[in-house]
Amino acid sequence: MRRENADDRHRLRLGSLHPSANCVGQGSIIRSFDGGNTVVPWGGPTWKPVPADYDGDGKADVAVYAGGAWSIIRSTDGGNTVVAWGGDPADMPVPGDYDGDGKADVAIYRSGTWIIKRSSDGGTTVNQWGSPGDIPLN
Ligand SMILES: [Ca+2]
Ligand SMILES: [Ca+2]
Repeated sequence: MRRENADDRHRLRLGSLHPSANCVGQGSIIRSFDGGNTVVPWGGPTWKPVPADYDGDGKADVAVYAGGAWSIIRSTDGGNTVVAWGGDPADMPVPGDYDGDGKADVAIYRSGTWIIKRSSDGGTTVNQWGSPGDIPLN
């Protein structure tokens, strides 16, 4: 097992996902930082829309988030990018281009902490801004 660094602290490793556009299924995410298993619904009303330009072509991509799983339909080719990021019940998705490379970064807000997966290099940026109970507005 490789040694984890600070960038891995909030990164999740995908276990298995069973996406379906029209029905509710379940996905399983193995958390790399503690080895626990997060089971998330896949599809259906629990998903939050998180549109942004993740592939950097100037067009917003259709995307949804639930329980640490991001499903992004790329506007460039229509393919589905699945990213595991977040997963704590308190996490709120807050995508945006925080590193300025023209592509939206997947990011979550957790009780005053912003945890951003940079699209430029895949690394993690952690910012403290806000207090528990604060709600970021998009
Ligand atoms: Ca796009
Ligand atoms: Ca970016």
